[in-house]
Amino acid sequence: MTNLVKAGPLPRYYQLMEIVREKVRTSAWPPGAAIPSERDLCEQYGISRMTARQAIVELVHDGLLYREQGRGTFVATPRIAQHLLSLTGFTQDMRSRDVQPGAKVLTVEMWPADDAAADRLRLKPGSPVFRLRRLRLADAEPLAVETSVVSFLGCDRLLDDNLAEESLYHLLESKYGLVLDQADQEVEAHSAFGEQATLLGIAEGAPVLRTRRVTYDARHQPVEYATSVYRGDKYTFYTHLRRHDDSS
Ligand code: 16G
Repeated sequence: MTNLVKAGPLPRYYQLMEIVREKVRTSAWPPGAAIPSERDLCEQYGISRMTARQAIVELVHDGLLYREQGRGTFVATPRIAQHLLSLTGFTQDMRSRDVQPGAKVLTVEMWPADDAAADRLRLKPGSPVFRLRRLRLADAEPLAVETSVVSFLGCDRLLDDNLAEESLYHLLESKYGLVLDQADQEVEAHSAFGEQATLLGIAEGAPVLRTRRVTYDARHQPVEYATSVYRGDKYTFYTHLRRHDDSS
């Protein structure tokens, strides 16, 4: 038995959280592994049931652990983080994390741009644009529902490409010669509903992150307007902030 420090500066539930975090960090408890029961944790660390429960509740809340009714508490698979620094596509993002990217094409068509798409792509509403809806998979698990509206001269040729297998960004750059240079992106919290929830395999009302991204070419012409809905429990947007700008 390892007794936690009673009179230390850190509350004991917090000390237990740190121990669990360390076990997960070092893969002593890998993703999917069941953690010891509350009773075992109490015995092992000489703490009360309430202290053990508080630590677990907090770690479930943080997304490090998850509970399954009647089965116990398990180590969650780490979220996938998108670094909001460089312009990368889904395929590239997943590969850089050793996650297998995948896509299921839901619809692919030429489509008259609605007001929102026309505005972002600087077109007249109703202009024909290429529209692709995909369910994006990470290691075969649904991660996001993504709608890409693409506009460039001859964009209808994309109808012949195999977008279940190929990366859209890669095709735009290598086959169509576009230079994807920068993007503006917004992220908002929402709840999943209807078809989205079904496709993502989550309950109606579960949290999702909704993004809108406009990608520009080197002449600052908008090329793609993408709206995506990511599972809130699987995805993190990460950004590194600096207090002082190097140029000042
Ligand atoms: C990302 C982009 C999306 C782009 C896609 C291309 C966000 C929010 N969106 O998902 O705009 O269409 O990558 O992915 O990150 P692909 O190259 O794998 O087809």
